[in-house]
Amino acid sequence: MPDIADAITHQHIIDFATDGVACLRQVISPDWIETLRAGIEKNIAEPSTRGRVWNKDEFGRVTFYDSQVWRDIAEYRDFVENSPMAEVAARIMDVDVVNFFFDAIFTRSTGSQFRTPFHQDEPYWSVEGFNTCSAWIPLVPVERRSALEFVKGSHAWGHRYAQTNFGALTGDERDRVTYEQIDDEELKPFPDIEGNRDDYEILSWDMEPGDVAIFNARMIHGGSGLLRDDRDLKVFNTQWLGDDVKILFRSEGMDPDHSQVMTEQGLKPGDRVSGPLYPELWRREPVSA
Ligand SMILES: O=C(O)CCC(=O)C(=O)O
Repeated sequence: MPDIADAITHQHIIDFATDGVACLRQVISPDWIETLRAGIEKNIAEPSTRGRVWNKDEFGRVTFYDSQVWRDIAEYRDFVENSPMAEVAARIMDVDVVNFFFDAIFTRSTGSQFRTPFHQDEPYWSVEGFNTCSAWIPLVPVERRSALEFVKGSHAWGHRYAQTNFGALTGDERDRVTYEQIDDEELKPFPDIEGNRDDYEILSWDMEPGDVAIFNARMIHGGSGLLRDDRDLKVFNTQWLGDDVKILFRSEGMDPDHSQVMTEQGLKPGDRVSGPLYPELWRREPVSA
């Protein structure tokens, strides 16, 4: 594996800044992929209280999501704390400091057709800022038609959109993010990307284990699914926060909602995340005189 400072090129940094996403090839070693595979099998066998079935179709094909399990599954914790992922996040965002935010998994059983609705991540989060990234790490090969899709440049559109209420999707009130009570003239309906695909430049890639699709949390993304009958999909995802990110509690709801645990940790709106739940895992070394 190349040194991360060399593996993340100037072009990757420009792509991430301008397109909102970059596909990094072979930045996670086979050993780390094996570690995550072992972790995800444990996680599927024993979901956390945050585990949700997003979809189960008439053929029994399941799309499953879980999150914030990294402190309970040793393999996830090892990856978060000791893999090069924190440095990858820091280098691609071109920031001085990076804290871990949370982990998530997305698994689809063989042949699943369920597609994740297009959405942005930041509006669901208990933080706000531009220096964010999510790392979508498939643990099995995934064809472009089945991979996560990104609307190029959408992280910089600057609009506030009413997002999908995943609570309605899962039937689980804990995921409720709804704009019904929000009186905000700036709030726009979410664009119909799926119905007008030709109007947008949509990016996605064939990916192998070791590749990472890394994207800004303001990026419109969705899709995935559409698996061939002999293919399943297992994805480990980590979220990272850079220099300008501050805590924000949202009246429309949050998913996952960190407001309670943040408050219990003594963190409040306007603070930078810190402490054992959101460890600082990379900091740029000062240039010596
Ligand atoms: O893999 C998926 O289907 C959804 C991924 C996603 O929305 C995310 O990583 O934020």
